[in-house]
Parts: sequence; C-alpha cells; structure tokens
Amino acid sequence: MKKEKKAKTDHWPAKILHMDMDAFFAAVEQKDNPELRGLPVIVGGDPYGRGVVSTCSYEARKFGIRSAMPAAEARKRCPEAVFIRPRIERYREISKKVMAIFRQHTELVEAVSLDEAYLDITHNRLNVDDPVMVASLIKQSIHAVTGLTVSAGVSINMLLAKLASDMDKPDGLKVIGPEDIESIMESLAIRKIPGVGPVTEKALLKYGIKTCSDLTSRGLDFAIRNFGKNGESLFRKAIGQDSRQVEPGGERKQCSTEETFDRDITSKEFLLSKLKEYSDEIFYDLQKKQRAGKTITLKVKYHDFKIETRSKTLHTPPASGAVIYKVASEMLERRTLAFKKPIRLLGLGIQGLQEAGSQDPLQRDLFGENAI
Ligand code: TTP
Ligand code: MG
Repeated sequence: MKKEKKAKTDHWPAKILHMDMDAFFAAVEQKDNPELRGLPVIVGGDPYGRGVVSTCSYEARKFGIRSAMPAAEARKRCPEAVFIRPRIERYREISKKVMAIFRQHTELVEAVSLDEAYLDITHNRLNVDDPVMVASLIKQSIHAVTGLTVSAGVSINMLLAKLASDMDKPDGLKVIGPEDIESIMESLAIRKIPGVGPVTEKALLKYGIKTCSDLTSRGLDFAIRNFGKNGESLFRKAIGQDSRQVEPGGERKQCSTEETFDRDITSKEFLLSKLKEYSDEIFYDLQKKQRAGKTITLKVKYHDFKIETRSKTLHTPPASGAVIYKVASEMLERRTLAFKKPIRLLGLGIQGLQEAGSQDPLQRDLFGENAI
C-alpha cells in the first residue's frame, strides 16, 4: 500500500504542501475552554455594535455564518451562538508551535498567515519520499502538540496544494497528482482560484464563465483580449499552472495590488471604482494576515510609460477598506495627473507592515469592535 503511493509520486516535479488550520481562532477557544466544544462559537467584534466575524466554529458555519460578516448578522442567524473577542496573543503563541513543527520537516516553509503555510518537501529532513506520509506525520504532530486539527493539501505546486487543502476541510488530507489536475480544474468554480474576488467573478460571469473550463475552453487569446495581463495569469491558474517557489522567511512587508489595463484609461468613475476594489482587497488581506501598516502608496503608470508614486503615512493603521480608499482617492485626484493623462497601470499598497498588536486601540478595531 505504502509502496504504491511512493511509486506514484516519484515522477512529481516538486512536492508541495499547503497546511491550513481548521477554524483556527474558534478552535483555539474551544480547546482552551472545553465547555465551548460542540457549540456554535463566533470569534470577532461586538455583536451588538459594528463588530465583524473573524471566524467561527464549524458548528456555527451550519447557520451560514462566515468570516467578515457583520457580527450582528451572525447573531440574528444564530442567537444561541457564543461570541468571543479575539485573543491574538494566544493564537500567535499556538501559531509559533505549529510553524516549528513544519520546520522540523523542511526549512522551506512560507508562512502566509498565523494559521497557514506552504512547505516545499521535495527534499525533507526525514528523507521521506512520500509527500502524503509527510503530511500525515505533520497532522499527527500538530494534533499531539496543540490538540487542534489542520487540513493538508498535497500537490506539485503552490496553487494546487492550496486548492487541495480547502477541498477536504476540516481535518483533511487531499492529494492532487499530475494525473488529477485536468479533471479537478475542469469543474472547479473560477472564484475558488486565489485572487479571483467578487469583482473579477462578476466580470467573468458577463461572459458566462463560472468554472475554470468555461475560461480555458475559450482559449488564451480570449483571456488576454478581454482581461489583459490578468487574463493571462488567470488562464494559467485555471489549468493548474503556478511557477511560484516556496519562499521561506518572514511574511511580506507589504500588501499590494496592481493592474495593467488593456486600454489607456481617463475615466474618473472607472479609476475610482478600481481603487475602491483594491482598497477592500488589501484590507481583507491585512485582516487575514493579522498585519497592520500605516503607509499607503499609490502607483500610476501613464500611457507614455512614465510612472508616478505617491505615499501618505497615517498616524494609525487604517481601520477599514473605506479609510484606505479615502486616502488613495485623494492622492489620485490631487497629487497625480489622473483623469487628464491616460493611465495604463494603477496600483495600491500598504507598506511597513507589522504584526497587528493590541496595544493600540485603533489597531484592535481592525479585527473587531468598530471595523466597518
Ligand atoms: P482562515 O484560514 O481563512 O479561516 P479559519 O482557519 O478560521 O477556517 P478554515 O481554514 O477551517 O476555513 O483564517 C485563519 C484565521 O484568520 C481565522 O481563524 C481568523 C482570522 N481571520 C480574520 O480575522 N478575518 C478574516 O476575514 C479571515 C478570513 C480570517
Ligand atoms: Mg484556516
């Protein structure tokens, strides 16, 4: 049995794991407070105010409760749920233990957030050939040390490993081998591809594209013609390709997004709507990574390839996507030639990221109380 699995992965070009803890903050709360086990537990901000849900236990998910939902809405959906404020320090403590277990197997560990990491185990410390065996060993260690469950995705690149870890949650162990890629990607909803947010999903839907094969069957030219550079990268993802390497070390010190348009743009409405989209995306990303930064940077490339960057450093990290948008749109209107000179690329980012601490009340808002 074991031999068979080993033989099956021998030809893999790389062996990549994506590990993602199940209902992380809520699972820690249930572990630390046994009376909460089996109950719908919601970790987040004030359900009687403007708090948002950070995450919730799988028992609460049955009521349709999800991360980023207003806590008041979650309370309506499940009045008997137990609401708990996040204890980031405690989660960070457990996260360190989990990351240490990953590093027992390979130094190539890329932590994406407190509860999520990629591991390149093509070569690993225990010299285990079978990546499924490594994933299984890690799952057992994490459970033994923390009492928590983790879902593992095993595949040949980061994208496929990430998709796999999400397919069998909670406590999952899903393998996508080279021979499975075509059939899995074919029926996969395109919104499952990391980076495809609600805006892209809507744009794709205009062409009737719901699944990866809906896009790939139209061909690469179609994707490039209608969605530019992003279309090309989306097309590659939709066939399961990903050339990224697992990069160990700290998390990225910035969080940013940029887009090259397939035509040069002067429309104020269009550019502002793009900034709004980027602001929400960046805020969501920060929240998920539990990071905060105060410097907002705008990048504009004009039709003549001249580039302008503008930055503003705030006193406190932005507490919502709306705050990021306000600063970014003011910079675009007042400090660039936008709307006068056609733009081919627009980018937005937050620099100087640090772990979101609890010493600053506004930073705390990022994850609960008054988050918009
Ligand atoms: P996720 O891994 O996205 O979610 P999860 O671990 O709670 O649930 P699962 O992986 O089983 O689907 O995020 C990890 C933690 O990050 C989560 O426990 C709480 C936090 N988080 C937020 O604070 N806000 C968010 O919007 C999201 C998505 C996560
Ligand atoms: Mg998780």
